[in-house]
Order: sequence, then C-alpha cells, then structure tokens
Amino acid sequence: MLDHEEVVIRVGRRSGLPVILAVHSTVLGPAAGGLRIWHYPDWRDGLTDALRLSAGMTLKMAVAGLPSGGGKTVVALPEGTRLGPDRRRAVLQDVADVIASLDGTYATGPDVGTGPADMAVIGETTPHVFCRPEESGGSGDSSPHTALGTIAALRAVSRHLHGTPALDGRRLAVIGLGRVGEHLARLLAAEGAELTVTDIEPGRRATAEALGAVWRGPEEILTEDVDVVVPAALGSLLTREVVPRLRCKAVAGPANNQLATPDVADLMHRHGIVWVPDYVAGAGGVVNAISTELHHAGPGEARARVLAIAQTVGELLDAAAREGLTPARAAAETARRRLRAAASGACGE
Ligand code: PPY
Repeated sequence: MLDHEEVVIRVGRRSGLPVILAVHSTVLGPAAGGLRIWHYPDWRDGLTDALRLSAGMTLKMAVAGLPSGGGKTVVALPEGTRLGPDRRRAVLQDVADVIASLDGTYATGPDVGTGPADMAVIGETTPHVFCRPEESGGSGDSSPHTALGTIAALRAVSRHLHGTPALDGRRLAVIGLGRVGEHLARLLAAEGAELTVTDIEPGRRATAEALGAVWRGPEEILTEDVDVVVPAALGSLLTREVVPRLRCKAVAGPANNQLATPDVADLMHRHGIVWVPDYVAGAGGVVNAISTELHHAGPGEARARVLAIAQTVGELLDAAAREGLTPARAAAETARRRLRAAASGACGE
C-alpha cells in the first residue's frame, strides 16, 4: 500500500526530465527534504528512491524532535546524462514549479547532486527552499552541520562501546568523501582518529593522503577491521550478504537509506554490531537549516541542537540495550510515538 500523502511525477517542460516529488507525511508539520539529482537505470528506480527517502525524512524529523514532515524530490537522470549549466538551470526551474504548485506543503533543500547554488535558483521561483547561500538569505551549505551531527553520534557510539566519547585513536572507516564525507574526515582527523577512507572517485585519494588517512577500494572498505564504519555516500550498502563479513563493532554515518532491506538491522544486531539508524546520525544538516530558517535560532542555539544528536543516540542505545531491541526499533518507536501524539492532537508526549 502507498503510505505517502502525495506523489507528483511530472516531466519538466523545460528539461524533458522526470521530476518526482514525494510527500510522505505532514503529520508533524509541512514536509521538508532535499532534492536529489542522480543517475538511475530507469526513472522508476528514481521513484523508488523518492518513496524510501521521503519516508526516511519523516523519521528523521520525528526523532530529531522537529515540527516538520518528510518529503523528497528526485530528478532521475538517464545513465550517462551530463547536465550543462543551461539544462541544469532548466531542471531546477522545473523542480521549482512543482514545489510551488504544492503551495507550502513541502520545501526542498540539498541532497546528493545538489548544493546551495541550486537552492538559490529554486528560490527565484518559490520561497519553499532551505539552504540557499547566506548572501541569498538562506542558511547556506548544510554539509558541515551534517558532519558535526555525525561526530556527535560517533561520540555517543564511542561512549557506548568504550565508556568514553573521545574519538582519538579510534579506528574509523569513512565511505565517501563527498560534501559531507570530506568534512567528516577532516573533523575526525583533527580529533586524532585513525582513518581509512574511500570514494568511487579515485581523484579524491589526494584528499585522503593530505589527511593522513589510509585509502582503500570501495569494495574492500566495508569489511575493514575497524571500530566503526561510517557510510557517507549512497545507500543500500548494508545487505544480508555483507553483514556476516563485517569486522567492525558499529556502523554509524549520515548516508540515507543504508539498509538494503529493513531486516538487515536485526541481522546486524544478531552479529553483535551496533547500527545507529542513518536518519538519526545524519540529521545535523536539516536540524541546522530548520532551526535557523524556520525557528530563527542563532548559530549557538542551532549548533547546540545539532550536538544534541549525541544525547539522542545515547538514549536510543541505552533504551535498546535495556529493552533488548535493536536501535532501529527503538528509534522507530520514538518516531511512532511522536507521530501518534501529533495525529491525535496531543502536544508533547
Ligand atoms: C536530508 O537530511 O536528508 C536532507 O534532505 C537535507 C535537507 C536539508 C535541509 C532542509 C531539507 C533537507
């Protein structure tokens, strides 16, 4: 059954490309979620991604305690398509038209394949966009905040595993050195962590070397003997097949939709591996953007809300251990409780 409130699929009149906008839930408030411009074998794969990612945003908002709902937009590029500046602008205007037609039910932001400059273009048509550059009135790049929130999550994991939140000397494998992954690797290197990194782009090896990190191929890194694997690229990397081969103690990172199928969370638990739900570890960007742009929090307050992810993760890990649940089930339960309370008109819990 479709458990989304609204899904719009429209071929952009300027670009000719499929724009897929999924609003999963507005129970907690108007929906928000980024715009992904990515390659797919078929546009239907983009639809599947939009449906899963938007449902993930509902959970992300609920667990972060934000009064917003979940949505996502995907522009599905046929394999091999390269967007030059004119066609990119055309796509962004097509996306902006679809967002404008929803009249505030949904606001977008950055995701894989988009950034603040793209948000500025969307902002020419509709106000329902987060993370425009600061000079255009937005809160700017969300990726440093996502990285900071992930560090907070990793400190909670470290406390859970080793009894101390310190990350120096911890062995971490960061998968993906994109916008968020690179910030994360820099922060972790500065903390004195022992880093192993990878990216599908071999040119990023120089970044790894500058940080003193060990470089591995994308197919080897997941099974590296480290304390924590930190997914910071595309999703679905945790499969039933790979879990028995993992040698880490925990997996915690900002990549959305890390599980190939939901049952993988249980399998990781049975293998004694702590999995922090991606929608908890990766909430820093959206927490900063919404706190700043919707709730008018100052930088100190917004930062404190991002760092509070450590507390959220700590509470989830404690609750999971106490009740014999996976952290995934504990987080889903928190989300369900908040959604139910909002749906029944109760305030708070
Ligand atoms: C995500 O957190 O997955 C996002 O989609 C990023 C985002 C950032 C700011 C506003 C909306 C979405």
